[in-house]
Amino acid sequence: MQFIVLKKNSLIFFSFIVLTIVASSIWLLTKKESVTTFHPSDKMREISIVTAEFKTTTKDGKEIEAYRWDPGTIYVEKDEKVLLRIYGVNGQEHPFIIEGTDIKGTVKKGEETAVELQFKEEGIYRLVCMSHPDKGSSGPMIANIIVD
Ligand SMILES: [Cu+2]
Repeated sequence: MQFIVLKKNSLIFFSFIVLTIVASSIWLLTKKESVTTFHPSDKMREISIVTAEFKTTTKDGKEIEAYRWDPGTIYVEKDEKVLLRIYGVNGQEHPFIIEGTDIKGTVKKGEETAVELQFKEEGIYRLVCMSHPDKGSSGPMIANIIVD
């Protein structure tokens, strides 16, 4: 009959190895679980723009200005839900519409106006400030929303 003789030190060593393996396994399993429980956020994508102003004085001392949405072009996917945040920096008030939709609102200085966007059809939708729609009214304050 054969016996496996283990010294006390060997027993402690092997116990340590087994314990390390068990601990590592638990850690790895827990870690794997935490990876699989990751879900992509279904939070809406947010796009932030501001109201801006260009201002200068001509040679003959005349002050000229133009209000703008900045950035002036934004891109969204068809059917994508987007939260458009517009912060009023320059100009007291900008009442706006988005052509081809019933979206409208007003951006006031120092305040943020947020609108939800979701376009069912591709195209270029214009965000138009009704106070500054063209050069003659210190515009054109028009941004293009590209949907594709
Ligand atoms: Cu405006």
